[in-house]
Amino acid sequence: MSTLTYEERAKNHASPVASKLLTIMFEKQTNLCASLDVRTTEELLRLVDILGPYICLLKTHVDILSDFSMEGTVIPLKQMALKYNFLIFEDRKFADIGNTVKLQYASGVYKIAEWADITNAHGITGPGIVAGLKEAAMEVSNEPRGLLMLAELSSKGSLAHGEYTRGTVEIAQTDKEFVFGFIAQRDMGGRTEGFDWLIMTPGVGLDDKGDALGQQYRTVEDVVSTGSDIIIVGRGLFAKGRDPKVEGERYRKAGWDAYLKRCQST
Ligand code: 5BU
Repeated sequence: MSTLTYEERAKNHASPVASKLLTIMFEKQTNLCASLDVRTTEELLRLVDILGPYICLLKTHVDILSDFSMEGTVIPLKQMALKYNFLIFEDRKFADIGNTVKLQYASGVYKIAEWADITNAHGITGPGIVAGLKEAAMEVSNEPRGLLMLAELSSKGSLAHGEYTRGTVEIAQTDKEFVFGFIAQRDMGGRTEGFDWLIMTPGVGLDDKGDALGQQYRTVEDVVSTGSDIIIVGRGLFAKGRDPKVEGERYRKAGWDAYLKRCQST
């Protein structure tokens, strides 16, 4: 795992999106990604306005919104991203052949490639998925775009481990500029071969062990000490009875303290 600072990594990263994200992280002193799975744009924007100061990244699932539109949802989200200085990650989990994901990423209702700095994909269909998504990114956007591969999942009984995870890492190696990291529970190596992958980890919670549908939570300290660079937190921040402002600062501080501890461990 990397024991370099986010600032050092920002300077040398092969991916422009990763550099931008790492710069935000050290400037704002946060490795917290808020995952806001809510049903309306109003609720999403309300939470982003509260959590904006504490996050480096906002993770969305825009297909959960009942009232999604480019005008009503994307434009205000982009304004908030500028105001609070964070990037946007649409957790789309693409999983089809290259030609199909290219269309899904660029077109349809959501036009993800137009506005999301980051998206992600499963390796199940092979390296064509990276090539297809890259083509869409280059055709649709003048802004840099980045892709994360899904190497491991947080849910109970996930099939993504062992050979599957190793195969996904090999797919990630096919495009050093576009693929800049993984959704995973631990470091994925690669540093000796010249890769500086960012590891983003969901399934993080300080108060619960999991939910009734297979989610499993690990603590902030646990995931950062095993190689996570960015902690992805959802219901821990905004579930009923929780104050997102208080939890935003709590998770930001926990993530940052765990990162500082890791940097000092060299
Ligand atoms: P939670 O409320 O912190 O449990 O939300 C976790 C989010 O991360 C949610 O949006 C999931 O879709 C996402 N997630 C996950 O929980 N586990 C995984 O392995 C992957 C994504 Br990949």
